[in-house]
Parts: sequence; structure tokens; C-alpha cells
Amino acid sequence: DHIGPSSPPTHALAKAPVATPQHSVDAFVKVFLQELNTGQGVTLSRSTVNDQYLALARTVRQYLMTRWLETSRHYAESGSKAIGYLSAEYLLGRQLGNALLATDLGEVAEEAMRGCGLDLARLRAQEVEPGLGNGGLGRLAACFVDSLATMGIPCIGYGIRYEYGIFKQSFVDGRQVEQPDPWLALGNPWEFPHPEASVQVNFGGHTETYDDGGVQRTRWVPDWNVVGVPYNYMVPGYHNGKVNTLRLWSAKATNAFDLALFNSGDYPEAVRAQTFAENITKVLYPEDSTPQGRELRLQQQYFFVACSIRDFIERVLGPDFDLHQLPERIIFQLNDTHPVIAVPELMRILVDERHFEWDEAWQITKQCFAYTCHTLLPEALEVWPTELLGRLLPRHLEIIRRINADFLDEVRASFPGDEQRVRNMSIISDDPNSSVRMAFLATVAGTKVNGVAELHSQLLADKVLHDFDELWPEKFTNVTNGITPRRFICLANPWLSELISDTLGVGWVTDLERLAELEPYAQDPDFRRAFREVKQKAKVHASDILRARDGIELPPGHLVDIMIKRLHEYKRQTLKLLHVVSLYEQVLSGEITASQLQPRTVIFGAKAAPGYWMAKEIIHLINAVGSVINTDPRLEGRLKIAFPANYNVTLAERLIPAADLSEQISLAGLEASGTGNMKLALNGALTIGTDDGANVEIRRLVGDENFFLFGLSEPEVAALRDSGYRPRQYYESNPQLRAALDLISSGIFSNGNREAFAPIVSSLLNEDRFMVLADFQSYMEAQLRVREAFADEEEWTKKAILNVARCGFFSSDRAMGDYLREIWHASAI
Ligand code: F58
Repeated sequence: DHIGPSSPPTHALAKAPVATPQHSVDAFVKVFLQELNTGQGVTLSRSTVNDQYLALARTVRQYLMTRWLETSRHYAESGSKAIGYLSAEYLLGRQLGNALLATDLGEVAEEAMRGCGLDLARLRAQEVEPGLGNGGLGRLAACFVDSLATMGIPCIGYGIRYEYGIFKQSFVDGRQVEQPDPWLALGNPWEFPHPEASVQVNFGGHTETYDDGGVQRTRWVPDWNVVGVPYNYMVPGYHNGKVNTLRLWSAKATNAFDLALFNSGDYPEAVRAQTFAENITKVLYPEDSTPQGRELRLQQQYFFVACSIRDFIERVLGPDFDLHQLPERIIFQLNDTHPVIAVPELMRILVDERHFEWDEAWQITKQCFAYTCHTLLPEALEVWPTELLGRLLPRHLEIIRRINADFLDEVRASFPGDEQRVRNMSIISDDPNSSVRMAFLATVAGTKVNGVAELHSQLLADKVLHDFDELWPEKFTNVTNGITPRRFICLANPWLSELISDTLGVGWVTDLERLAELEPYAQDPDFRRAFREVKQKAKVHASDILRARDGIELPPGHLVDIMIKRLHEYKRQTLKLLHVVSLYEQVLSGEITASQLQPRTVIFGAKAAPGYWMAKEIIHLINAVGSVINTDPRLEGRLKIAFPANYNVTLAERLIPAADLSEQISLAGLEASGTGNMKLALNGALTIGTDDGANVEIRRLVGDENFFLFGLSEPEVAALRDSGYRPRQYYESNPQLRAALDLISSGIFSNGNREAFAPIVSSLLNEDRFMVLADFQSYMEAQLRVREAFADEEEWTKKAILNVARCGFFSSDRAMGDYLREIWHASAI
């Protein structure tokens, strides 16, 4: 079998796939009308926009189909090493535009639709984006599979087909309200279910030993199971005729499971069983950064990983494949710890099912995994209670115990007598309750462990996984994240793309370092004017979108200041807000006049985890401040807050090109990388940021003079924490800060209710875990530098152009190149 959409045909005539339709308007119209008539069962005149969108999507799909089949056949024949990207999240964004871009059908489709009396943009707007991820981690996975397809690397992305993606956010009285995201409700033309390739997944029960012709073996006797149905998605490469596969698993009840109950006459119970099974892939957990140790989540993790490994071994490689050679054919990249249960699963298959010796199985397994860590927050490191693991996956817990025992022997051999170290490094911890530390298991099993930006990788090796770095320094490496220029420049910013292509030719799209050739144009007044026109068009477009979507007006001529990311205290949306409140307070108190304000609109986009109370309070405060300052005539319309609800990939694509200023203001040492920072810089926004995550590398590349640095450095944060941080000191000694906080406490943003935001203020004054108050002064000063720089239009444009020209490094193509060389040891075929 092979890595691809279907099994190979046996009939000779069926060997070659059908031909791709012609790349012409007429051919496109023909396929479109056919899809409308025979696919949707309607005529053009009676069709709805949804009919038209679905037929259009299926039309574009036809142009990819042959390439998909060909790609998978080519990979299978080459027998080369593939990447199995294991990720519980893929935050894909809309598919249609990307497929049109990859196939270069944009203009053909536009004309074809016009010929049918339809508007392509309107049909594109009909697509509901697959929001199968929370934030950066899920979006990174989507960028990576895009790059691998574009580079012609054999890769299967494995994940979960959640029936409900990340919740829809709305605001009621300024507060976040969550609604389910039924993204599949109107039909999904981008997926191909393959129920015939379903996989059974077991849970629960116990283990037993038995005698197998004189050999003592262990087997798992599970007590319930579900079926995983694969849904294949196309991952089109850009203009290269390659289409890779993303395989997402959906849970269904097994027949045996409900039939037994059905026969017993208990029909409702049988249906309940089905619901129970299908619950596993029902919904994406909306927690970012702080995973909750919920049983269903562990079920999801094991479910998709068991399906994926079984699929690769039995369907891609086939039943005759000698698993001794497994490391030559696959490397599974663990996107954070969520898929780490794959490690004991592969051991179980090798030892219990294929009867490998333990040591040999371990040698093989260790070569098949590598681990990427995406956090530094201690509370974000996943741990599973052994009680839960043992109940759900008893055999896996036994295997983990044995891996741990062998590993601790190795630690003792390297550090004799150091039992404290042994306890610190144990995969199974007893503090406070017996639990499995998944990051440790991943580190022990992985050939490599990487962080996602230089600073983050450094801190991982020095702090979070320091003992492991001492034992195996060669395991630790860095791969700085990247973003796909196809979606985040070509699709999101057609105006900038055109300017770049007119200047450099089109090669930059797959070779982003070529943006460096733009550097001399920063000195060219004509180019700068053209560059400003690009920004202006993007602002007008964003403003049209915000008006239609949210009824928000973006005043023309404003500095567009953007903070888009999940709402989390460590990311410090409150620091941004204190800046706005302080400017307002300075006008109210007469310290400055409104006319001294640089006209500016601050755009926030952020979802809070539904259970994260403080994050939701902060959303409420942002909206409350917005509704007061946006209507206070004393500000003369020169300071605005825009907070469109339901920030998602689609909205990101609209906002990013319009940004002048990119807010990357996390407390140093806590943002692993950030990727929004890269998208914004590549679209010509200047960054105001701390020395954190990939900001460090952005600043080094663009130069200090083109970046607004502020705040404590990571070592300064650590020192301040050690010396005993007292936030109230800053409040007491900084009048501007005090006035801003007092204004919030005054009730002005809450109809006189002085208690409304007391929890936020008191948390800042009394604890301030993320040192907002310590960085306030430095942030205000950096914003003054922004104001000054923005006033000089020509100089600002130069800086913006240099940001674009110097950020080619942040392509996910480069990141994939790094993984291939340093971790995967695989290449294009
Ligand atoms: C993010 N992590 C990091 N986690 O915060 C960000 O700095 C980094 O750029 C990005 O990964 C890509 O490396 C992140 O998005 C999650 O969303 C997890 C979801 C599941 C629960 C735990 C957090």
C-alpha cells in the first residue's frame, strides 16, 4: 500500500488516474456546472450560494486529484523515508483560496465565475474555516505540512477530525460567550472519508501473561473499543504538482459494541454506546497553555495515535514489511506531548504483537520519534495520573514503568549515588500524586528534542530539561519556527505580493530569503510610495471587513496597532491596555492635549479558554475601556480600541497586512516563539516587543533601529523574582502607572461600579505573576519612540521595508529544511 488517498487499482485500465481538466476558463466552467448539476443536484439558476461554493470547491479539487494520486504513487515507489507529523491540532484556515493559489487557478476561477454571473469573493466567503486548533501550535502544524508539500517531502500529517473546532466567540455586554463551531454542518468538500480503512482502538481492561511455546509473554485484554475512520485531506504543494495527505481520524462505535446491547433488547443503551464512542472526537479542548488532565482528552490522544501508527505500519508499509527497517521509513514528529502515548504504543505493537525482544524494540522505537516542546510555563507540561493511565491503558502504563526503570538505571550508571537526580528525572513522579510526566517520556524516547526559538531551546536545556541535557547534550537542538509565505503573504496580502513580484520576480514565494533583494529599495522614494499604497489598500480592505463583520469603523489615517493572539496573562494584554488607559488618563488630567496624541487604533483579537476566569475578566475590561474611549469626544477620535469577536485564521489574514505596529509583549522567558510576530513583520509591521521567543531573532535580523525593544530581559526577570518582586512598589513610585490603575478602579469604565475590575487591579498590585507593572515604564517609553518614528512617514516606511526584506528567514520552508537536516535525516525525492 502507499501514502495516499486510496488503494492501488488492480484492473490494468484503471492504473492511470483520470486526466486533470484543462487550465482554461471554458474547461473550468464545464466542470463547475457539472459539479453543480450532478454533485449538488441543482441548476445554476436555482442554486444557493452554498451549492455554488460546494461545486466550486469540488471543481478545484478535480484539478488536484490526479496530482494527489500521482504523488502518493511516487512516494510509495520510491520507498523513501516519510515524516509522520503527529499533532492533536491543525489550525488550517480556509481551504479554497489556498487550493486556487497552489494550482494557479485564481484568475481562471474568477473569470469562470463571472461568466456564470457569480462573484468568486462571495463564494469564498461562504467557506467555514476548519478551526481544529487553539492557536500557535495548531497553526504551526498547518504551516509545516504546507511547506513539506511545497518542498516535495513525503509526509503524512496525522490528527483528529473534531466535529466541533475551536468555539465561536461573541461578546454579550462586553463579556465572552462561547458557542459551538459546527464547521461541518453545510458539507465539507475537502475531505475524503475511507471507512474501509478503519482501525480498531482498544481501551481499558487488564493485562495478563501467557506461555507462548515456552516464552512468557504479556497481552492486553481490553474491555471496550471504538473504530477510527480516516478522513483524508489534500495538502497541495505550491505550483509543484505535489499533493500530500493530511489524515484526520473520526471515532465511531464498533458494530460488535452496540450490536450486543441491541440484541439484548436494550435499544436506548445501544444508542448511548454509540454516542459514548463518538464523543471521543466530538470537540477540540479549548485550553491553550494549561492542559486539563481530563479523561476524554487522554482518550483523544491515544485514539488518534493508535489509529495513526496502525495505519502507517499496516496500510502504508503493508503487512509484509519487516519492522526492523521501520526507522528507515518513518520518523514520527511529536508536536508537543499530546501524541507521546505513541511511544508505549509502538513498543506494545513490537513486543506484544510482533514478538520483538524488548531491547531490540526499544532500539527501533527510539529512532522513530522526535519531540518538539512548545512551552516554558511549568503548568503547561502535561502529566497524567497513573491511576487514570492504568485504568484506560493498563498495558501502556506497564511499558512506561519498564522504560522508566531502564532509564533510571542509565541515570544511576552515569551519576552513581545521586539519588536526588534519579528522583528529579523519573518519568513517573510521586509528587504530589503518582503521575507520568509526558515531557520526560518524550525526551527519553526521542532521537532529538527541540525548542521553537533560540532563547526557548536554550531555556529548555538550561532549566526545564536541564538534567536531561546534562545526560544527553547531543539530543537537544533548536529549530526556530516559521510561517508559510503562501497563506500569510500571497493569499493574505495580494497587494504586497504583487509589489514584490513586480520588483523581484516570483521566485521569492518558495525561496523567502530572496526578500533580502528588497533591501536597496528602502532607499528608493518611488518604491516607498508604492509600499505605502500597499499598506493603504490593506487598511481599506481590513476596514471593509471589520465594518461588514463587526460594524467596527477603522478611522483613516490612524496608526494601526495590533495585538492578536490567545488571551493569556503571560502574553500581557493588560500591559497594552494600561498604555491605552494611561493615554486616556493623561488627556483627562490635562497632562497632554488630545491633539498631541498620534491618531491610533488598537486592534485586539483574542479568545480566552472558557474556564480561564481571569482571561475572561480581561476581555471584559478591554471591551469596557473600548466602549468608553471610543465615544469620549475629549479624545477627538484620536484613540480607538477595536476588538472584533471570534478572532480566527480568516480574520488574521485580513488584519495582518493592515498593521503598522505589532505587539509582542510577553514577559521575557515565557513565549516559546510566537509566530504572529513573524507574520506581522513579513507584512511590513514594526514590532514593539520584549526580548522573548523569536522576537530575539527578529530584532537581530531587522536591526535595533527597526525594532522597538523594551522590558526586562529573561535573566533580569529571574533575578527580580529571586530578589522578591513587589509590584505595589511600582504603583507607589510611578505616578503615571498609579493614575492609570486608579482610573480603572474609579468605576469610569463600569458605570461607576468601582468593584467591577477590582480582581484584575488587585491581582496586578498584589501578585502580578507576569510583571506587568515592572515593565510598564519601559513600555510607555518605547511607545513614545513609536510615536516619534511614525511621525516621519519616509523613515517609517524604510523601516517597514527593511522588516520585510530581512525576515525571509522566518519561512516555514526554512524551518522544514532545518528539521530535515538536523532531526529527520530525510530529503525530497
Ligand atoms: C505555542 N503553544 C506557543 N500551545 O505558546 C508559541 O510561543 C509558539 O510559537 C507556538 O506554540 C508554536 O510553536 C501553543 O499554541 C497550545 O495551544 C496547546 C494546546 C493544547 C493544550 C496545551 C497548549
